[in-house]
Amino acid sequence: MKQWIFGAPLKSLALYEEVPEEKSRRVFPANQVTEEEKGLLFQAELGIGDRIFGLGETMRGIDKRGGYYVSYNTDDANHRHDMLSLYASHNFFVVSREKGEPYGLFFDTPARTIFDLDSGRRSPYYSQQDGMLRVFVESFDLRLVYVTGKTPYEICRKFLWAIGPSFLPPLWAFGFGQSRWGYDSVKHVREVAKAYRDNRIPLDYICLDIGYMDRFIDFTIDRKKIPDLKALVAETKAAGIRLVPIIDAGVKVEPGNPVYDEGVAKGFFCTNGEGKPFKGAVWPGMTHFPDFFQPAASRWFGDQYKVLTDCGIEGVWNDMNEPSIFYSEASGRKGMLQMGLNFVAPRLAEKYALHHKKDYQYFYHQIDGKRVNHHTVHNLYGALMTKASGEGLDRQISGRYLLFSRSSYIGAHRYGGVWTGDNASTWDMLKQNVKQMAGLNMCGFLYSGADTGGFGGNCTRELLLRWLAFSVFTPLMRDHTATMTRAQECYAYGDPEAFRRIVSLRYRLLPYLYSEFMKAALRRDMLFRPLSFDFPEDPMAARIEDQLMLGEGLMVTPILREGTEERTVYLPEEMTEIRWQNGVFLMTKREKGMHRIRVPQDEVVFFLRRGKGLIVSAEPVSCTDELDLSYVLLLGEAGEEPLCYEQYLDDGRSKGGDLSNIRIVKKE
Ligand code: MIG
Repeated sequence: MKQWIFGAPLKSLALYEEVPEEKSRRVFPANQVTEEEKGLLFQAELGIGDRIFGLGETMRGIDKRGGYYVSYNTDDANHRHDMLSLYASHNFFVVSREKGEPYGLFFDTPARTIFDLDSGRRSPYYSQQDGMLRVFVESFDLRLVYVTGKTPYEICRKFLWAIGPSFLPPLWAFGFGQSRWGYDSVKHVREVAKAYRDNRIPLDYICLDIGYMDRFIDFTIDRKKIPDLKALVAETKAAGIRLVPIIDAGVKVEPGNPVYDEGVAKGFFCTNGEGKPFKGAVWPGMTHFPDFFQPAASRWFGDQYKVLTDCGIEGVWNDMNEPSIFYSEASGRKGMLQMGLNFVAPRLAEKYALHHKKDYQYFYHQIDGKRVNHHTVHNLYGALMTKASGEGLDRQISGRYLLFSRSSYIGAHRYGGVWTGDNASTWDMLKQNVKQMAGLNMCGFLYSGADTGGFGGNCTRELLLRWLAFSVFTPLMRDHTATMTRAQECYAYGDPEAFRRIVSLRYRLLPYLYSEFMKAALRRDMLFRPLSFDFPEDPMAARIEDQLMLGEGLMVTPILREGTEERTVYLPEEMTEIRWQNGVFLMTKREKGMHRIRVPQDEVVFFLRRGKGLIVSAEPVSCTDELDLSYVLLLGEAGEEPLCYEQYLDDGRSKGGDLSNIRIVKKE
């Protein structure tokens, strides 16, 4: 692994270990980087059978080849298959070559970056030619990290080592969470908590969305809706349920609000062309954006979470931190009007964008005493908010805390997790969720997941059950939906029995899932992997995009189509089929090759490698507080050696982690 430095790149938060610098420009791939008029262009030829993995949460396949992606953090809820930018910039990918050694590249730059992976699209930056991999960085400053290894998986592991260990959430953050844009009061919280407990569907946390704040003002609470947050936190916690409030990036412009007053007085907000705090409209109306690039401002913003943690809050989600701006005085766009346009005429909305990207050129940061235009460092903003809040929570809470963010950049994975933003209640989005998990894990974001059931639109019973059956395996398992959609809680679809069974599976698997997460985080490894990472010699495994390896020995095979109980599963070797049915695990030996499996909506089927153990909790629980991780059952079939499992076992809440917490669980 080595790095080339072009120009004078800003130190991003991505690299955690020292990576040696290569000075010679003649060594591959530095000689493939040319200076163009507007920035740096990297070009390499692709062989016909070469594949590309990575790029984090981006859309399309696990194999990214054929796609065109733009790293420019964007709030756009229209997650089409071919969309260019999502909320994050995860600029790392691996080229797996049919002939020749694979290699990985990380473009460490906060500037807009275009990844043209043999897309055939026209580009203003270079002339067209097929079969090329091109990355265009809109800047002359770049840190380019180059990773070699025998396999794509090995390259990813080396990269994960370089960017440092994942954030470690508490055990309860691996429980199931219920959320909705609209939950904002004592009434909602009590209703949801009671319904889950009455229906005997396990639940660990409820998210509060923007309405709990006083007129959407960060670090305030609407006392009409929640008169006493501390009491509410204590009340729900007694039932094993935590509250997870949202915080948005922008602080409302309102003299008299202490956060606003102090931020202005200390110069902690981003400034406009005249050096005054920049104004952009978000939910509270006009807001100022904290300048997370200033260490003092970052610390100050992190300190504000104390308002919540003083009430016993142990987890937060950060939103709108691309940052999302509805309109600004500078660009002169009017917000809500465009908001409507987005729904009725997406093409027009793109032109007169609701989130007018020009806004990003109208404000400035203070970086090491220099005034820097936001546009040039845009992709780091959300990540720095995660860092600010993570460090704040870390100072305020004695144990581990939950934190996940919408916007991110590699490096933010050490401070918090991510969710994949405003997806929709469609089968396509469920499939996308599966693929995104692979990319996210390659970029360090182990604690991640999608809005289960979908954010936009109305989720059917069947889709929610199938989505839950996949989310059972993702570290963040949260049912979330937008305002004005149909009720999407597990008890909102009539007979709750099927939901109870699926969510209960999550809790039965938690000893394994938690242990695998902790081991992957501490060993700086991936949790989810494409099949080809574990079976690099198998050409069939390379083509599978709807199954994933998870942890040491599990293979996830979700049902991703409507109106069917069947799917084809590919087994790269002989495996044990595990069927979760009527509250028990049924095991059947299956041969290598293609299989047709049938999975009713209240069942889940997954596979286990032979010789690998699976630990499950011995008793059903209603929340993680009731879970006894030390009392587990070992499932699986012995290979040549007797069956055993390396369990990571700790109290699930103390800070840090240590591989010496591993014990061996053996088959009696
Ligand atoms: O512009 O807080 O992605 O999860 O429910 C919408 C309201 C703002 C976007 C988030 C979504 C959240 C919603 N937010």
